Amino acid sequence: MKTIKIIPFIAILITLTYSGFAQKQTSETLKVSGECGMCKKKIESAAKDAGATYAVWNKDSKELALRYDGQSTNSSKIQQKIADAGYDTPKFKATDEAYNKLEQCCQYDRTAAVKEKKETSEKMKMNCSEGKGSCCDKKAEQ
Ligand SMILES: [Cu+2]
Repeated sequence: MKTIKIIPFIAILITLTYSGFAQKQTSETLKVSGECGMCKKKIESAAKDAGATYAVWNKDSKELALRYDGQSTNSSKIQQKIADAGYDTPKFKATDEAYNKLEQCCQYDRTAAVKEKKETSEKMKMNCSEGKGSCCDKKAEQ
């Protein structure tokens, strides 16, 4: 029975791999554009999708605190994923397509942003409350 001999070996290998993961956590803070609680959820989940073990974005400072295992992911991968979700990062800009897909209240101030959308989003921002994404729900009611 060869398989029985292989099992302990695999168990040791898994243990070694995981203990290695725990020790190689990289911490990083990035500026990520965004507006409200809904953006927060999307930014944080995009970062986690890209392999971040910890991702907390601050709406006021626009800073995203990250922790990740440098062996399984990296800053570029995480920033790319956030940009794909429609939010600008220092390294990657969201495509216009991704940006335009955001709810209007989530369309953060972009220097080249479409002007006519600006007025509406200004109103939306006033309704925007942290964590609930209620600004985005207001849009649906109209
Ligand atoms: Cu938002």
